[in-house]
Amino acid sequence: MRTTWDIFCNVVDNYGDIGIAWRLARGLAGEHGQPVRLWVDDLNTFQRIWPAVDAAAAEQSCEGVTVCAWRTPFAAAAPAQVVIEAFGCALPETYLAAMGEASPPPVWINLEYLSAEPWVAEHHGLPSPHPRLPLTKYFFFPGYTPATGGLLAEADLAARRAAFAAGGMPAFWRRIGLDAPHPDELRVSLFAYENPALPALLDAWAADPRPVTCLVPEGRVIPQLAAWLSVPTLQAGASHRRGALQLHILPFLDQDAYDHLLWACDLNFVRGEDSCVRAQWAARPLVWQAYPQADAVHWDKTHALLMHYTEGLDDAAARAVVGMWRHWNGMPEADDLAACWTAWRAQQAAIEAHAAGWCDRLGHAGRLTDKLVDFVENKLK
Ligand code: TRH
Repeated sequence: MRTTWDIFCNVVDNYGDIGIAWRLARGLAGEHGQPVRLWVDDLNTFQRIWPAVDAAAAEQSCEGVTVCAWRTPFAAAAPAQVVIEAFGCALPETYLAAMGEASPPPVWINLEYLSAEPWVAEHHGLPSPHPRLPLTKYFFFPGYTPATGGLLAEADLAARRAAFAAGGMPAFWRRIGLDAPHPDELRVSLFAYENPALPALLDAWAADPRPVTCLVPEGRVIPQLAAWLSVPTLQAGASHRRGALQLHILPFLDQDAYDHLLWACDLNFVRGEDSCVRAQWAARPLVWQAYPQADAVHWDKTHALLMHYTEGLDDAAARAVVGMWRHWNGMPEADDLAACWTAWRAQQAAIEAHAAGWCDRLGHAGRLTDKLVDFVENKLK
């Protein structure tokens, strides 16, 4: 069924809001053939993850999606049949009023943040009538089980990843200016918020008995790395050795190239929401840093995903994963980070095998775009 869609994205901070909204828009347009308008209030941030975007254009076509600058005051626009508010961003008042006058009213959906917490399934799909207007907003929760809205993933993701593993890696390493890894080497990508645990992790890597190469796309963690290295600044292209650790700073990559980095590395440190999911789809070990929230709410999220993720791992490997994730999220942990890293290294083979199996299991939750299209079709009946 061809339905028109408007997706609204308010970039609060970082890249997750637009990263997810863009992935959703691309999926609906490219895989489901839906006409999609994506309204974004910060095209400069969008351009960093998708350089083809013209940050000055009021309207442009990108990958089959009509990308519109969301400006204030909001230009008059007839509402689409489906309106998606990403992460509770308030819709423009004039647009909302026009939705209230449309007949039939649009299907209005609030796309929520992803969490592995059990309450998500109970809240997924719940309606909330508007207090004044003849409109109902539905809460659509992504999640890790079939009773939730599922996870964002392209239908050909596994095939592209397999093709990359079969022949794409050498070109990728050349593209980012590196040789292929030595057989003994551990390649790690690091995408993180400022983190008090970082110096201890770098110390552990520098003391590792085998070579560790850490690849860091430019971002918030750079000042901490520079301080640890005792250098004034770090820019893309910089490379420094300390003991067993070789650190390379990469330019910020486009969203597809970042996937390639995740697919190519042996271990990925990821953060927030979208990079965490992509690292899981990479079928490689990961360490997740949850987006820090007041009152340590993010610890509940970290704990919930850890419980889910470590199912099926033997005790020693599960303890190694839990130890690293807890340290990385500032949660109380009995062993110091160096001991946790040694334990992780000892369990690496089991953790790698688990990551591949986990990636297969993730598919059981369903693909978010498919579930969203089904949900909307039911509401439009
Ligand atoms: O950037 P984030 O920290 O975004 C966060 C989270 O989504 C968080 O849950 C949310 O509440 C907050 O924003 C407002 O992390 P996330 O979600 O992983 O998004 C990063 C995006 O950037 C993702 O789409 C991958 C992309 N990316 C690139 O395109 N190139 C890169 O080089 C890197 C490192 C990331």
